[in-house]
Amino acid sequence: MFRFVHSADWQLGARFSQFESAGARLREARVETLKRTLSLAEEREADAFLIAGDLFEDSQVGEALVSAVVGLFRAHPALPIYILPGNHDPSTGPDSVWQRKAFLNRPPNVHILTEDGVTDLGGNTFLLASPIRQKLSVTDPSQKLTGLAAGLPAESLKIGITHGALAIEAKHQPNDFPIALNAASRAGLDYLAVGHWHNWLADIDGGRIVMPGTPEPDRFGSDASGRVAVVELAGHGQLPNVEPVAVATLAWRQLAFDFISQQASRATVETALAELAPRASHTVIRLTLEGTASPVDFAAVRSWLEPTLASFLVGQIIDRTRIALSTAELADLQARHPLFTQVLADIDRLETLATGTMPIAQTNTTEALAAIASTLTSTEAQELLAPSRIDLARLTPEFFAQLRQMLLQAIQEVQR
Ligand SMILES: [Mn+2]
Repeated sequence: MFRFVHSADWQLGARFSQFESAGARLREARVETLKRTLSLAEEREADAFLIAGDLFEDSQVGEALVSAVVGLFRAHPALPIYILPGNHDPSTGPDSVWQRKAFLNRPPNVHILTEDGVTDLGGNTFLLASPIRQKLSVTDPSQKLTGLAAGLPAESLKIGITHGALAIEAKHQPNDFPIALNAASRAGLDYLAVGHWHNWLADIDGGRIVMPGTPEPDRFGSDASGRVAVVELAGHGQLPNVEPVAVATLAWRQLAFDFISQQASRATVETALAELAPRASHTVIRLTLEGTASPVDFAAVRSWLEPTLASFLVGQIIDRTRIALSTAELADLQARHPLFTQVLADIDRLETLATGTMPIAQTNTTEALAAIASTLTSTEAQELLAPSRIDLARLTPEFFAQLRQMLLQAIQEVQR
């Protein structure tokens, strides 16, 4: 029996710059998860800990991080750790992360698989590695494993390790290291440890190929990430026993609030937030506002949500609402912003010229109609658009509707 942990795509050092100061906490969480997963491997009495590519986000990660990671490995001297360079951290020579001082002085339990080759794991078990040396390739990196396996005793346990996309129809890019879906059985492997995609994917090649996904989620909607595989191989030719184990430190959750059904939406969001509240400091949350909202309703909902979301590690509000203005509100805006009235009139005029029909009056005051009448001629419009290479005839009513919405949005944001 050979038991091991198969992980990949730790992407340590990922910046998360979209979250500003919280990005540091998200980076720390990935290191915490690695620390906990190494302990898990020891508790499970794993014979090896595999990292199938992309341990690091890139070759420029900070020195402190590299030292901290090697320090974590050093704390488990009895656990052999095998690291395959991936497309994020390829072994490309002196600039690669594997040439940093911390890795050059690594403890004896840490093995970096920079070359194609076979490592004897003891007990008639072999690890066959095909690392990545570039960012993109149309070549299947598992092809080399067939040749490596051919030189080994027929009855030995053979574990392959490589990094790339599974060549699933319409699910991969041809230049993203496409790995054949029969890559394990083709090479006579008992198991093929793959990394690259961030969601868990197993049951490939009769259960012999596993993509564990990133152990720490790094985006919204990747619901099958946050795991490693604990794998047991009973003997050559037998199917592996693969157990997905949840290890993530943080949870990423998405919620939506729809102004079309405000009451129901508020109840749903309140329930969801209450359920998440006990783990708020470990939850990254994105709340999308949808539907059509009057400025008053919008302000009310934001003032309810903002303090609630403040207790979460990240509480992001994405505004996809459209502004609903009454005729009186629109007239008020136009009275206060003559330039806005003129721009709206220009848009209406352009739409009339482009589509041949007068748009349903967005600007239905007498002043606005007068503004339309005094606006661009067809020649002027063409001259105006020519430097930007915009063909007036190709602009659709939907385009103009969006344009008006953006303008309204901009004005409302200034006022909010
Ligand atoms: Mn990758």
